Amino acid sequence: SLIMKPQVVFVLGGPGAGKGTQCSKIVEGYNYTHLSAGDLLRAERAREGSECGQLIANYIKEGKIVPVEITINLLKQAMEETMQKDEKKFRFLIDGFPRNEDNLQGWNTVMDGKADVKFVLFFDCGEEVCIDRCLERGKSSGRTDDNRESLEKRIQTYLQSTRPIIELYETHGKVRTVDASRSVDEVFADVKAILDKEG
Ligand code: UP5
Ligand code: MG
Repeated sequence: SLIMKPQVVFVLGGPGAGKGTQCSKIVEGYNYTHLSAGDLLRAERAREGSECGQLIANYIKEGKIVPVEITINLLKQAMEETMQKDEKKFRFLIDGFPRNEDNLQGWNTVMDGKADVKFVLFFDCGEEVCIDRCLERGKSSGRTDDNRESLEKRIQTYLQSTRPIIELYETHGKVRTVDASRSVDEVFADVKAILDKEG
């Protein structure tokens, strides 16, 4: 049977911009599999016998970006598992990755020629909104980084390391920007328009 090359949309935006929320809505109506790099890292952190659990825990709490060797393996494994189970599932939303130069280099090294990056879906949102949403979620999320101290660091990392990656893709005409400061449904209406056109 024909093995399809994975088709990837990178989903980026600040902490709490709504990446996960919008990806969940996308998979309801479109043939995409949602892979959140953060969720994969949190699962690996919790896995018994993991050799990098403590390292991941420290990085997440500090709002720092985990070395790509760890993240890329989790992503690659998740993509392979998905495609092995169902060969029609070759379209992926990769949420929260690549976040810095190291991430991008790791992706290019490991995935070069093995996947097509169609575009970057960028949820654009001011930092006040990001902080408010994460603090609100922090009341019940149990996430170790939904507190003011970690959030300051996550925002700094986002501005210093992730924005330049988005800007790099922008120079290649590969960014689709959505104003993520509006309601979930308003944001999703724009997402739908993008996916209906080129998704
Ligand atoms: N909400 C969502 N949309 C809303 C809207 N339009 N209006 C009002 N409220 C809205 O949403 C956040 C909260 O806001 C929720 O309560 C939601 O209901 C509400 P969510 O959809 O979860 O936003 P999201 O952008 O996914 O926020 P998240 O906190 O997941 O973003 P981060 O990018 O900070 O977190 P992630 O899990 O991707 O990464 C966490 C950490 O893992 C990183 O800081 C880093 O340390 C590490 N990491 C790596 O090292 N490498 C990676 O590749 C990925 C992660
Ligand atoms: Mg998320």
